[in-house]
Amino acid sequence: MTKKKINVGVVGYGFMGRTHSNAFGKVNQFFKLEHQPVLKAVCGRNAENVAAFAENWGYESSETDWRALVTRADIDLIDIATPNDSHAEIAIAAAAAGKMVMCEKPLAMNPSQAEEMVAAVEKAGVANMVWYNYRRVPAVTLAKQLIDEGKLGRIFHYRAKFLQDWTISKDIPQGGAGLWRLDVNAAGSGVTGDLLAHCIDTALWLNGGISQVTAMTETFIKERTHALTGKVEKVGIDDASAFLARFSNGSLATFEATRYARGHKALYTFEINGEHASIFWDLHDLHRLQYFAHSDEGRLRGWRSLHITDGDHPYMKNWWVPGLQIGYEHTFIHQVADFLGGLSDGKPAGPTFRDGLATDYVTDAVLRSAASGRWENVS
Ligand code: SOE
Repeated sequence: MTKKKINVGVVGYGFMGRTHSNAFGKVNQFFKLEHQPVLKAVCGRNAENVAAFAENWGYESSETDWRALVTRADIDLIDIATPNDSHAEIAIAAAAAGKMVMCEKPLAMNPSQAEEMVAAVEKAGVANMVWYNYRRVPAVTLAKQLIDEGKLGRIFHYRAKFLQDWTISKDIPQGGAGLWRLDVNAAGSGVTGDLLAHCIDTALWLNGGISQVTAMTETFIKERTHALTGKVEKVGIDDASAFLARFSNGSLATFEATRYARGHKALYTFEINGEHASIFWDLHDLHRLQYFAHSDEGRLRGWRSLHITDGDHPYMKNWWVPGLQIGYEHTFIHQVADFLGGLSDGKPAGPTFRDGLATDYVTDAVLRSAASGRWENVS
């Protein structure tokens, strides 16, 4: 079957530019799809570096100005893998030019920007998606299936955390290519928008809407040298953020994220406790889902450690043989596969920009609550 080509233009070529390029390049080798992404162009400000990236990943061309890329007639899809402060401008211009848009998380710097982005893609009627990749870890997708099938019954508790330790040194500068996540003007917020946003996206998907939050944040290192100005400047991001939440379904939640948990590199975990069963998942052991079912025979009742590698587990029939694992990069490939599948069957795969906006409403309420010291409603 001749596949329908989707010419992709990626803006940004850092860590996320690599995960996305890998996904666009590999998806058709493993998934049977009607569409095929073509690595048409990659865009970045440094001509030499972006050309080298293009060659390494097999792009046909490179650009140094995203405005030129989004108006190129030979581009069908703009993929945004830049720091957060440029998501809105690029996405809105891409939608206006009639391109499909995929955007790195968090969708925007704040909800009002995100609302404009949603309005732009919906007005243009273009397919859109936000890269909350952890939904597509097979074990996490299985958790979604089990919840939707009612295996957990009524849900009482949701507990999530995302712990890292890479910014503990006061000598790490803020700003610039590798460290823009520490610069509030580029990132919008700290761990709330970077790490909690992942936990919130998964939670909204698995357990429905969050109605209220009460939060606290802290910035442990108050000043850092700015990599771009060379000056010591106030740090505007949150280094740690924790909040309590009430879901619309009546369940209670705790969420925590920090970059100051010595020994933890990317410890994203969640546990969900329902009337009939509980689920626990850990990114450091991403191919396992821990499951406890109260209906098990009493003598054998206990937590089961399910190895999510079998053909009847989500996505796994596309990979190797039962028992053999996949990893982090595959979640991005799954995301592209589902995006392209959505183009074929007319059912857009989430998270769409509208779903990304829902997450931004929660992170905004978290930051508002940390500032006010009160419970805040989620818009
Ligand atoms: C931060 O260190 C980071 O790279 C996030 O920006 C990603 O979204 C997360 O998946 C891993 O950690």
